[in-house]
Amino acid sequence: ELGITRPAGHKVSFHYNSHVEDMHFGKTHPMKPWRLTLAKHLILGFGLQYSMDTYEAVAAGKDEVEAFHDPDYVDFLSRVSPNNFRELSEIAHFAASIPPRHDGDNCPVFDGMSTYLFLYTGATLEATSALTSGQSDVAINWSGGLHHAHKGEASGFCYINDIVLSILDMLRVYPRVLYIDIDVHHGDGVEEAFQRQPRVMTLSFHRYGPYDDTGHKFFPGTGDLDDIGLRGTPGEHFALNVPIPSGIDDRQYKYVFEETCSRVIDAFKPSAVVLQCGADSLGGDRLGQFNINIRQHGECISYIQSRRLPLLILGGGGYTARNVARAWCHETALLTSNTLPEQIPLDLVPRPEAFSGNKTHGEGKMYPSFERLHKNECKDAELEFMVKKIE
Ligand code: ZLS
Ligand code: CA
Ligand code: ZN
Repeated sequence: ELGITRPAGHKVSFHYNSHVEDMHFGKTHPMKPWRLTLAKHLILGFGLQYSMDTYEAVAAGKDEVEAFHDPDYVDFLSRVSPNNFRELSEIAHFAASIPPRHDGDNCPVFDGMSTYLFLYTGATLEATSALTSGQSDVAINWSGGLHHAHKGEASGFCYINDIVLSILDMLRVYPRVLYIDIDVHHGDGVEEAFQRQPRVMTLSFHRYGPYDDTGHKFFPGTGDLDDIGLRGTPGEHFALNVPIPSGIDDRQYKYVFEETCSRVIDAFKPSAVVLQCGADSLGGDRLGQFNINIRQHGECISYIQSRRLPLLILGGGGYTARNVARAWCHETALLTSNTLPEQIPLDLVPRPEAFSGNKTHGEGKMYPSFERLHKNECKDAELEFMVKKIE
């Protein structure tokens, strides 16, 4: 029997609309909304819904999305379909951010796209209001966390930046919001949106550096150590990036994550935290290049939860569906203080074909920036600047 618990003073809510699962980005596209079906079935299978308030989210309104995005772009997203996108593209220049422009294969127009976009956004906004109203201490939306979307442009599988919209809502209530991003990709869209804003600190851990033999950078190619917010604006020093080489393991990740987060939280003193839990940082991910296990991915979430701040939990990337589902179910259990029977293997067994002979997944070669981070040089300097500015 499971000990399904609900400790007092620790209310967790779950915000989701299953219709996001019906969507399909295209046959070969790595983003698979059905990974959310797997996650949902595991979560329900373990009875975790009895430890949370569960809400069926409604779609976000266009006006809500316009709080960050260009109205023309929002209108385009609300109306576009595979049947009409060519006509729409002709009347709206920005529509070019969807095909046929450069990011066309990354951000295709697919059937039901508008529904999908406004539903994941609606779930994030609902989760946000559960926190800001004091209804919940922790609010979860595994279908959210789309961190690459820009004001008027889709990027890297992301069309609406639900994270930015959530933080904008939070700023009405909380003096300072900390955004932490453990997706294997740099949280560039969120960082960019708040690069002038000292009330929002963005902190991303991500793969950074040479990508392959052809010299391509790992997507999106930003987020080096010296990227600290827009210089010469109040936001300078309120962005922090932890660039990481491929192959980082549990021990190394635990070290950089806990060292950095504890000092950022102590220095910045956030009133709330938004945690993007992209599961593409797991070993064996189809797109990722890290080697961390579900156990460590989950420990990152427990570590932040132990700081007892209002906490918004979002999904993000994750391209080996079975691992994504296991991770997010395990993390739902952690957040609701439940212990699952040992049916979820927390140590991934990497598929040999994904690792052997692939140097990029081998032992973490330390790039100079990573060594610098280990010596705590950069981090200390940045945090000192920040503490001075806050005090
Ligand atoms: O953070 O690397 C790129 C951009 C390209 C190279 C790849 N081609 C296909 C497009 C142009 C420079 N894009 C990345 C985007 C990663 C987005 C991560 C999102 C998130 O996890 C948050 C949700 C990328 N990496 C891998 C692919 N794209 C990719 C792999 C395989 C395919 C199939 C479908 C499409 C074209 C063939 C595709 C993209
Ligand atoms: Ca990240
Ligand atoms: Zn990612």
